Amino acid sequence: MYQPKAEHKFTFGLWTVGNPGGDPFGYPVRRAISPLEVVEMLGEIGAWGVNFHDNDLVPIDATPAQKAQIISDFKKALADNNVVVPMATTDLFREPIFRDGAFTSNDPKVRAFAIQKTMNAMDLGAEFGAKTYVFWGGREGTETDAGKSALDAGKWFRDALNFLCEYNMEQGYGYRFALEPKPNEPRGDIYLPTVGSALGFIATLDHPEMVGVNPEVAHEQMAGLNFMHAIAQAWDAGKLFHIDLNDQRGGRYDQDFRFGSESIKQAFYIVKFLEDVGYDGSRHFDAHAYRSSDLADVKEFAKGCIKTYLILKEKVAKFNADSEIQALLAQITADDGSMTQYIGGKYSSEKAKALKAHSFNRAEIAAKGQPYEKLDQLVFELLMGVR
Ligand code: GCO
Ligand code: MN
Ligand code: MN
Repeated sequence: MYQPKAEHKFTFGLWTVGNPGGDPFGYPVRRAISPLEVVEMLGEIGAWGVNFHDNDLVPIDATPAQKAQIISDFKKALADNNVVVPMATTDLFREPIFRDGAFTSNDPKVRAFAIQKTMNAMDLGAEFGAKTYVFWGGREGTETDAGKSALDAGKWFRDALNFLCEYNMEQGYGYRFALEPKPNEPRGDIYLPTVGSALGFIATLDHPEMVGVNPEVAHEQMAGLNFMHAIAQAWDAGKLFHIDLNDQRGGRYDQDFRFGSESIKQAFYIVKFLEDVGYDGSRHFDAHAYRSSDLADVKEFAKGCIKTYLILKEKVAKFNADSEIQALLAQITADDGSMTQYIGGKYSSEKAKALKAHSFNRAEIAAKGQPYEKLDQLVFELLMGVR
């Protein structure tokens, strides 16, 4: 019943199911599983794709011969398990050289190295046919603002993206770049902390049409924001190029929990939004299993992400077909057409004049409430399976 299909475009990163469960206070608890094993597992559970950072697949110090071998083995595993690579990205955060950022480091050598590393990683992703290229600026930020100009940082970030857009065009890769905002962690504060700030930044680039966003549920929730509202704004701007689904309790560290494990209603509205508008990009689960999980439980975690999405998708269809819910919505959004002469559509001086002359019965209009309590309860009952 909740069988994943290719058309659902469920993806995981090598770093997600492959996460060995280390945290800032504890060593890894699971053995590192190889990229080939990850692909096998993803094939088994019916995922469509796998994404990677350059060094998830090819160690940073691999020789050209080792790299070639890894690429050919990985290609074989993908074909054997019917798994594709829709997205690639660069690890610009793990190596000590990025301790003060990558594209926004105060050191021009670091900034140049970050761009070089990204070009190489774009070459690698293109080998596998990836069409989305994610930029998560995990180290692009500060702990103290005493030593770095936020204006310079923004300029360097822009210069790097402009350079890489040109490289993308020159190579004919056809990537769409997706900026992934996050408010903090691992930096005290990260630049471009929210979807809204990333959207504003994109408009300042040389090739804004090539660049969109990769919003992550947990990241907006860490900032105390409503994720569904964020993706709606990105969608409206034509910028929802990718999405990282997971979960998080507000006000906590970056938890990257299984999708739907915490905020069930929010997860429902996320799925509802994506399905209702017909989003057809990857549904990427950027999450990892609890540290207490063993490898068998990691597999359950991955299956859980997919199943939860499909359950919620079914609930969306129920919501849309529920006559009581739909009647309430019709009541809530009722429009007798009397205002169309004034608002909606283009401005005209006649409209402005007529609207200024119209007299509103404020008390009568204000007396009308909205049955949101009733509707919200119906949604709850639907989600609980008693409707
Ligand atoms: C995080 C981020 C990362 C990125 C990944 C791909 O909080 O750790 O979400 O997982 O998504 O680096 O860009
Ligand atoms: Mn995250
Ligand atoms: Mn992410």
